[in-house]
Amino acid sequence: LVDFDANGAVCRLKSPTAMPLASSYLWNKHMMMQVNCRGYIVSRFMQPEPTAYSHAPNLEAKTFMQPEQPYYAHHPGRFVYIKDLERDKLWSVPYEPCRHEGAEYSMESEAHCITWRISLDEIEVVWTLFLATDLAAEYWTLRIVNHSDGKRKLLVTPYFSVGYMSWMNQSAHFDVQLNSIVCESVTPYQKVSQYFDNKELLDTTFLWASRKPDAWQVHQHNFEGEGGLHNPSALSKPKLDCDDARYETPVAIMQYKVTLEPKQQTEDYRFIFGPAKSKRHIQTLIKHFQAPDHFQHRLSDALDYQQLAATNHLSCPDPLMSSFVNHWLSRQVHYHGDVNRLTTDPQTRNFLQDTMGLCWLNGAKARDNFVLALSQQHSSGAMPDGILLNDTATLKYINQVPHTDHCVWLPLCLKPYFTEHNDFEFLNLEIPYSDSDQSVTVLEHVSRAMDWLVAQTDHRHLSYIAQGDWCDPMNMVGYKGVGVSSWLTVASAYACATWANICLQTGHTDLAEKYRAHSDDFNAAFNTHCWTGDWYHRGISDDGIAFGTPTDGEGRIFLNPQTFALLSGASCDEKSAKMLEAVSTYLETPYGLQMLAPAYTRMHEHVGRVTQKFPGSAENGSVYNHAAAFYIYALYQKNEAELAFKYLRQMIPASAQEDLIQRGQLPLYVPNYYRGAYQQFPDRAGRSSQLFNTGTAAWMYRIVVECLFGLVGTQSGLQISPMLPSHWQDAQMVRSFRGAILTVKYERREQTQAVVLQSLDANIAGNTVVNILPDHHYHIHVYLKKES
Ligand code: CEZ
Repeated sequence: LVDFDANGAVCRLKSPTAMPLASSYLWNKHMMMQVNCRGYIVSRFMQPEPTAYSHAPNLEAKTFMQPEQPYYAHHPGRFVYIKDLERDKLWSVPYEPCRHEGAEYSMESEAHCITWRISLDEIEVVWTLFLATDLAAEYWTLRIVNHSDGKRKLLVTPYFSVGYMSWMNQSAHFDVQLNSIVCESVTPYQKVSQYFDNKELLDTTFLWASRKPDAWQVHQHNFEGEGGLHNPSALSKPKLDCDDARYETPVAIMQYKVTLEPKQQTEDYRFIFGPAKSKRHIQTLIKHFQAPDHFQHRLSDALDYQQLAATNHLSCPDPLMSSFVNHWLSRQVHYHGDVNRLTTDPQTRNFLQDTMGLCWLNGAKARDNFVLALSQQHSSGAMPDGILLNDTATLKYINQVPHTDHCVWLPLCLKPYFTEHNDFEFLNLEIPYSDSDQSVTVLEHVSRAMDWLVAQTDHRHLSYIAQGDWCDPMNMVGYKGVGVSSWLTVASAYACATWANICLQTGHTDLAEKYRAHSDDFNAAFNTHCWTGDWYHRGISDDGIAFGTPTDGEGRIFLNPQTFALLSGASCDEKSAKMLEAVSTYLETPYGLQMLAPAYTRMHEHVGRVTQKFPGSAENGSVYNHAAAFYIYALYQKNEAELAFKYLRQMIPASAQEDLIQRGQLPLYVPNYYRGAYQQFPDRAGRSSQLFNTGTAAWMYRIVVECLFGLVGTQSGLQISPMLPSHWQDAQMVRSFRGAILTVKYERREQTQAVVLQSLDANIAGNTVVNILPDHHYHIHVYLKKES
């Protein structure tokens, strides 16, 4: 059903029906596309807010990216109808809208492009998509191959959805000079001020073709007629009617008559589809499109852009794991770090964690991002709910709801930046606050963030939650200003402890002592008020109701408080053992760890909106991978390598067909969740959200590099303390580090007891490679104990 090429860079899906929601994604700095295997597409470009240019057939709400998006017959898509004129047979590529089941199907996803190869009756159609790096535009190539011994006559009709552009004004026509379909609209508005705001919007959608079509259609209804999208009336005629659309729903369809001799193939038909300002704008774009080798150059740019993610490279006995990390996880980390999930106001915790991922890919950009985030901190120490990425950006959606955890992520995400780049000088950089002219050092900014966390506590020293913490929809625990979060209390302990260590390492001993003491206070309060006897609860509501306790019928146990208790050191060995036991009893599923269980089935007004989400979806008891990643990271800190690896591996759809079908997702990214509620709805459990926006990516990458392969920077070099699963006899990572390359080979040997490092070209001190010089390549052998 799904396989990879030898190197893992090409993922091939061989059925459009076994996993109908399966999709791949492409992006550049201007746009993003989620590309479903059947030809449906979700695409948005930034102007600067995410905007559609290929719309649904009815008014669409503006929203952020949602999980488990439904596809339906008129969902935006890109298709090619093939009519075999002699056989009088109509089918379509990749699969929708005709859904011909007899065709041979393959969808190949690569980092920079997607190619479908579909064959029927010895006619093969190759349909390829990529994005240029410098423009919001889709680049499509179509080639048709006649594998038969006879001459073939085909009517080839590429179809690009444009949809309901506007209730104020929409129209479309074919422009002969531009050899393009031009669909014009006016973004609807009512206030005068919006007229001025909207003036520069790209309200036109165009489809340019490299070859003059024999006919075209831009009038959606006239194309479909009474036959419908799967059997359009227009395709029973010798050629399309070449109408205009005048306030009717536009579409971009071109048609070519193709005659192929035996074993002959067409040249490439090329199309570019995207948004534009005006005809004049399209005209200037086309000059580039027509340049010789334009497609080849843009394709190689797209490939180069993807190379930015190729820093560390592993090999291990698990080929899916290798391919996933090398080609797909690192790409997902790159996507998050480089374009911030295509928002202009990323949630602060997301921005910081996505930036954390950049620490291994692009240290300079990570540093810039930290500067940007800190420049938006209030002088009180509070971090805003979202980071504004440009002058016109505003806080939207969830960022208008006060959350109290944002400060926590500063030390946690800065730490790998320091260890990876040894750039402790950064602590001395002066940056202003958002609400005062005063510039203070990074050291002072982060210290104030910790002070803010300390100040935002009640008489018991538990952290106020306001309308949410890491869990966005936990909005009613503390909306009256009294409720507290157990998780945030212990997460603050971990943040203060992490910060204390950084202060200590850099000689700020007073600060180190101060934050160590704060950490201890948070831990003490957490132990006094949040331990239930079997595990830690999740919070105490405005009305004093503790939840996430053994007596709760639903929402009995939450993962995050247990995780952070391990990280902060709050739990003693006895408590840790009880927690681990409870997590494995209540939260384990074959698809990973549930975030809470049992999932809520009704509204709990002392907890909030999270309890209203469908049981097993999103934060209500799904396998929420972000939370699972925290737990895996914590297990590694506690040397629980076998258990940690088991949960880590569950995050990736397995190669087994059954698992793939149940998850319904290609192993090209880690999704934000798989359905949970395993006890309640076992048949739905495992189903992927298909949403690739998730803080999981950065944490998973960190886990692989720092924990599994155990390669962590220190002030003197690269420390090597691997925690490979016992069944791996050997592995390797080629690690980019401070300008050098280190090839680290791991091997288990009978005679080895503790970890031994050897090298002919590097200096080793204990478990650390020291004196690493840029532009050098070092080779390290790491010998590990063989487990019986
Ligand atoms: O959003 C994520 C947030 O981006 O949910 C996480 C949170 O830590 C991330 O910062 C856990 O709550 O109902 C909601 O508002 C949800 O919170 C979602 O929007 C959720 C999405 O699933 C992610 O795209």
